[in-house]
Amino acid sequence: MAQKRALITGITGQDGSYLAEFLLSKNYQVFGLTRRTSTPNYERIKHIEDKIKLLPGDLLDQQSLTSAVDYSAPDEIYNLAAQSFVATSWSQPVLTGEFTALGVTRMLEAVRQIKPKAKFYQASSSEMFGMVHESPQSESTQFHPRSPYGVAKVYGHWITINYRESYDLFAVSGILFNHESPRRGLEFVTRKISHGVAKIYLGQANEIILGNLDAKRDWGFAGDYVKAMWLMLQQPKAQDFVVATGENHSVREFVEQAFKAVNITNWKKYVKTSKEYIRPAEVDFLIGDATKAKEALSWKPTVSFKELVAMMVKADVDLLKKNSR
Ligand code: NAP
Ligand code: F7E
Repeated sequence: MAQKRALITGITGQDGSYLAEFLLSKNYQVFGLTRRTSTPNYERIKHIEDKIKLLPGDLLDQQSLTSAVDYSAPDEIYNLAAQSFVATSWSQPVLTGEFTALGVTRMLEAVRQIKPKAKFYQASSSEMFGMVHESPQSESTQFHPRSPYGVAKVYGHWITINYRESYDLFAVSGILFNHESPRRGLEFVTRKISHGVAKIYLGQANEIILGNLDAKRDWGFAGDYVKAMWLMLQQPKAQDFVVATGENHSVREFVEQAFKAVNITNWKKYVKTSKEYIRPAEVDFLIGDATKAKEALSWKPTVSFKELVAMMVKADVDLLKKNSR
């Protein structure tokens, strides 16, 4: 059988790096879209850089996306690139819309014009549920986004469905709940906590300053979630799926568990809160119902909440030790 070809936008991000590894393990030829930066930001993919082909492009630039699809001639396209940090979406709402909403249309146009037989995955988000209308949230739950990011993702979700219905593209949307890993960006709460706890444990810091400790999220491991993306594109019919663990925890519980991982029980001594990290509108509570993915894709998460927290704290302790050598 001919080697399959995949194009990943957002390959330098958390999910892009895990997905590239996963597809290489399945013997895919992997192409990744990267935008120009004044210094390279290939930290997450440097261990596989010689096995993948990087192509220049930006979600703002239609021609670069069309060229990337043309050059890579992919069987599968994973559109993971986005302005993905919710807090930034209030300070840069227009840019978030350009990347995270219209960027999807630009990618779909490139597919429609150049490779309409390619299978297309869109990275949709549980942030679309926002102020939840029911719990747990499934594929049929109404959307009520609470940030410019969430609104942009709703657009990306519906334009994907629209291109599927208008042009008969194999285009699917994965509604993924929060997924984390040692490769998570430092600005996201889980990594901010694991990195902060590791610093306190090693005597390099004495506090972590956070925002809303009461928010609850359904947190899974990113390595598990990229497999679900791939499984969606292996189905006979294009359909959308929720991917989640079905369990949620508060930010406070994450903090407590992270300190526990390094045997610190009096965590309150080290944690402060500041209005700086409170959002103009919050998503208080998310919990996903991934029954459809479990049944149709035979997908299930393999890393528990406790294991995820321990994995992230350990990785940060190791990283900080290595950096201080
Ligand atoms: P991430 O670590 O922030 O990675 C985002 C990627 O998008 C990076 O490679 C980034 O490139 C790229 N990018 C941003 N703007 C771009 C542009 N204008 N042109 C080209 N590339 C651009 O995000 P992630 O956590 O891996 O998430 C992957 C996708 O899933 C995103 O669409 C996110 O919104 C969505 N999602 C994530 C979660 C989650 O919990 N992680 C849940 C649901 C949905 P640079 O490295 O150059 O910045
Ligand atoms: O916030 C609260 C914050 O920034 C989680 C993205 O991948 O998942 C992610 O979005 C919660 C929020 O992720 C701090 O208010 C408290 O309630 O880690 P986060 P997110 O907003 O859930 C979804 C599914 C995506 O699609 C997104 O791309 O934690 N929180 N204190 C804090 N959050 C941050 N960042 N920093 C704090 O100090």
